[in-house]
Amino acid sequence: MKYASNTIRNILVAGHAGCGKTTLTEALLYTAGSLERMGRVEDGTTVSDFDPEEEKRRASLSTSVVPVEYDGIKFNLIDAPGLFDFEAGNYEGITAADSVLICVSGRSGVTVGAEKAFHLARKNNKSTMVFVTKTDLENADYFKILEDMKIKFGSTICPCVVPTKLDDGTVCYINLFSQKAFKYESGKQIQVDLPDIGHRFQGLIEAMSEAIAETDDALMEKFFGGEPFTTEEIVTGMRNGVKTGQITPILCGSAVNLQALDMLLYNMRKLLPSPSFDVLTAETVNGDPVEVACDENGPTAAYVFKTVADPFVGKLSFFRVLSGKLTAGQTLVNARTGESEKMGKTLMVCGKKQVEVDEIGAGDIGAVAKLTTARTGDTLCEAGRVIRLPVADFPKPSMFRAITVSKKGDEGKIGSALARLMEEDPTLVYQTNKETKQQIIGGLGEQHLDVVLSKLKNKFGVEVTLEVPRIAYRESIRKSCQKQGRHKKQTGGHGQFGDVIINFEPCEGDEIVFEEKVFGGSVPKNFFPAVEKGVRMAAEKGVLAGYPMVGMKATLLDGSYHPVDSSEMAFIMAAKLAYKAALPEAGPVLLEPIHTLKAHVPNDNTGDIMGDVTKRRGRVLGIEPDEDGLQTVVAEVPLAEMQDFTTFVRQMTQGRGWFESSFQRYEIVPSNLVPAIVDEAKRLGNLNDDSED
Ligand SMILES: Nc1nc2c(ncn2[C@@H]2O[C@H](COP(=O)(O)OP(=O)(O)O)[C@@H](O)[C@H]2O)c(=O)[nH]1
Ligand SMILES: [Mg+2]
Repeated sequence: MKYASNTIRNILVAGHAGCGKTTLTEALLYTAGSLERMGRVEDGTTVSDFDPEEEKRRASLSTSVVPVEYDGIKFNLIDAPGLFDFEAGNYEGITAADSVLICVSGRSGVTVGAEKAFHLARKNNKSTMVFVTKTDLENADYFKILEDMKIKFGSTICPCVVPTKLDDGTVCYINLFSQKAFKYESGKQIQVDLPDIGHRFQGLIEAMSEAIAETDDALMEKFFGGEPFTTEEIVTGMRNGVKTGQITPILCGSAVNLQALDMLLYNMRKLLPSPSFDVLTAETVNGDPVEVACDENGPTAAYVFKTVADPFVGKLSFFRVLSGKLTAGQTLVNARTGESEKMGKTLMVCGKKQVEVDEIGAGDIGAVAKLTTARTGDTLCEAGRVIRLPVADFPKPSMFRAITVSKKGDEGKIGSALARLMEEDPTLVYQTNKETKQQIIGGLGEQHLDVVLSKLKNKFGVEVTLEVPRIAYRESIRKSCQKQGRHKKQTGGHGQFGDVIINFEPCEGDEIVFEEKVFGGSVPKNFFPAVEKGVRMAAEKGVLAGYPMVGMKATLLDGSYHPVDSSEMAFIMAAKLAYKAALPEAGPVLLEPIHTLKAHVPNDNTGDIMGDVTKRRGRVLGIEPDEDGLQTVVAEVPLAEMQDFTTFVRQMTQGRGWFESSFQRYEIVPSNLVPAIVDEAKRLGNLNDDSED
């Protein structure tokens, strides 16, 4: 079945972990009559949390698309994970949604996840609505949450449905639009007399009217004239305010007890924007801005907001159709690559269930199976109009671990398995560190990497272990030293002879510089390249801990040769001997990578972060103002001290903060730390000479 774009609402359900998003999604499906039984997160039986990892952990780890059809409207709910390690879900979801339903637990209140969801919505110009859930709980406190939201979300918040209790203790809900009250029995609405909540009631009506007045000059005049708004004015004013982000309606209810969900659905329909009037700004292939209207009859353009790569089911690309329609068998151009790709079956997805459909219309969300080139962030278009939307700005990995397979023979499997996982997860990276030769995976935190491990094992049959990555140390010298290297061997007939005097000294930069100042042909010219080669080979390993040498200049000064026994090989050996003799006396030092750190944290945490940076041998360079009410602490910290910084920042800021770090330069390791690094290098066999005969 095809849906006209004005009957669609694309809604990201976001908020703190455990606030009740998945249960709410399930309850809305049930209320809409699409489920015979309501699943429970605790039992791993919900429509959204169908992945075995989610069932096991009793929490959402990736977004699920759950269309709820109710009263002629298709609500495409995108149930996002609340755990910060799985934030990728919010970023993919926001690109497909027109609005964000922020779920707030009536008990825990406006926690970090809700704040982040609100900021994400504002940053992406999406409408917001809040659902305060779990109102069935004894200690749920709607009014405290309302006050808290005013502080955190500003004056945009506007109460619409308010819980209170009847004399017998039953929770009932006052609809401020109609000024009627309802209680619920097994999900069924029963009207009750409007309970007397005293002066609060007038205050709430006032707050609502004021918010509406703000959206329109004529309404503002009416408001100041003391005239009450008509229901029509209220609804229109609200809808406009929600569309522009001036109003965030606050509703409430209980997902578990199926209370006030009909009011939520009604208001989601009435107040949240449909994609029909969307005009997105995209880019042509030349980078020029172009407006794309959500036109059912326009040329097809569809955005891939999510990819699932299951080893058994295959790849599934989730689309939001921007204009035109997506049909099976259609050939579309990928704006990123310019390649054409034929669409397979078009599917409507509900949790893990997939239903084949003829087409996915403008504004709607659906999926296509087994595409080869399309990946998350791509726009696929009809050849006549190729445009693209920007890729969502996913958080960058901040925690890195070295990964090794547990079973010999599995080495080949890991690359392809991780490639699949990276297709679905833009916050996961996998690379080889050329210097330490370790395979490294990076993600958003411990839990994230733990789930990756679990998926590798259960989905791809590869068992791996993680460890803190080795640091790519380097070595250099601080003094100048001149030594002779003499290689002489008599084996049977033909001998080997090479003899050099080389001066080694520190120099600027990371290079190994070679020069010759040989006087009078003591070393023939044709052996210079061999001497240089010998120096470079030797410099691959420093003498302290076997790490590569940098910033060293070697000058060939003198030497001698033998007309028969001298050879390239002999001079290579001689150069190596000179290096070995000279380096220990040239003031060798160990260098470590220093990273620039930018920690984006709330004002209250800047002191803790600065203290911690100092403890980690870092230097604070300054504090800069940042967006979203954060401050940026800029510092330089040795990489070796940063391996658990992700966990620290997360804990210190309760998940509000984040950081980025990038390589800056190498610096000398303090001498007290050198012995441990040398011991470790010995254990790893770094110092073994593997280049000699
Ligand atoms: N009492 C009560 N508990 C709820 C309600 N909604 C969710 N929960 C419980 O809160 C916990 C977390 O719910 P879940 O839907 O997984 O939250 P999510 O992490 O936001 O998806 C579960 O134990 C739910 O049973 C509600 O309306 N009332
Ligand atoms: Mg969930």
